[in-house]
Amino acid sequence: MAPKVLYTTRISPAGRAVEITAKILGLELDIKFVDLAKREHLTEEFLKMNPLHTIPVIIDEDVPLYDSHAIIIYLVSKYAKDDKLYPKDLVTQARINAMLHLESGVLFSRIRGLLSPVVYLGCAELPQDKVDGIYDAYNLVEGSLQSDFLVGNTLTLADISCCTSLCLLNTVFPVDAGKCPKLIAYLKRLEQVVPDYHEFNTVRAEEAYTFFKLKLEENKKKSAALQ
Ligand SMILES: N[C@@H](CCC(=O)N[C@@H](CS)C(=O)NCC(=O)O)C(=O)O
Repeated sequence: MAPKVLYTTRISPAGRAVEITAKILGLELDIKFVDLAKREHLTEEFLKMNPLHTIPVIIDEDVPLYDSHAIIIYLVSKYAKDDKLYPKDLVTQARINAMLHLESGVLFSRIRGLLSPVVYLGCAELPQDKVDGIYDAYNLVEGSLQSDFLVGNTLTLADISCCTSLCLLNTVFPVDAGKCPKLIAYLKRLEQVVPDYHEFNTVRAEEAYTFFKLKLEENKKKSAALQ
């Protein structure tokens, strides 16, 4: 099978979820990095593939597909040898889908709400209410962890999607083990079962954090110079 073209960045949580899924399924990827700072995702060519101008976008049999959650379900439904990552049972699917929405609507959305103003708008401070929102998100995950994984006792797409944002969040705002012991144990468990967890999550989250810290420092200096 020819490699599938994936438009992404190294540090995107959504893009990393697609990379992990492809790795588990044994699908080869031809990765094309998109430079968001150079607005490469706003070109006419890119918008033809994804009018929402987000990465990741994957091309499968000439068809461009976007949104990581839609992509990983598609890849598993089409290419997996069994249904373990996204079982056919409708109740299980509904529970997995709920966690994919948690990733999209809460985990990713809250980290983006904090990091984007620093990276793109020159903000020099992190608003406390937004930081509180991150710890509140940890409580939601802690409450959701009724078993070893987010849905049942084996790895599913819920974990693959959520682990990417959770790893980045935990790098920037470390989870308090006293308050969220299940989440801490869960993150350790993921390191054992997600293939190349270190490369896909730990290393890339550190890269994102380093980039973010530099931007924040730069913004603070600029803001101090203006005063
Ligand atoms: N729900 C989308 C979110 C993807 C997303 O927002 N990606 C960011 C990079 S991490 C992006 O492309 N931002 C550029 C933009 O929104 O214009 C997914 O899961 O694929």
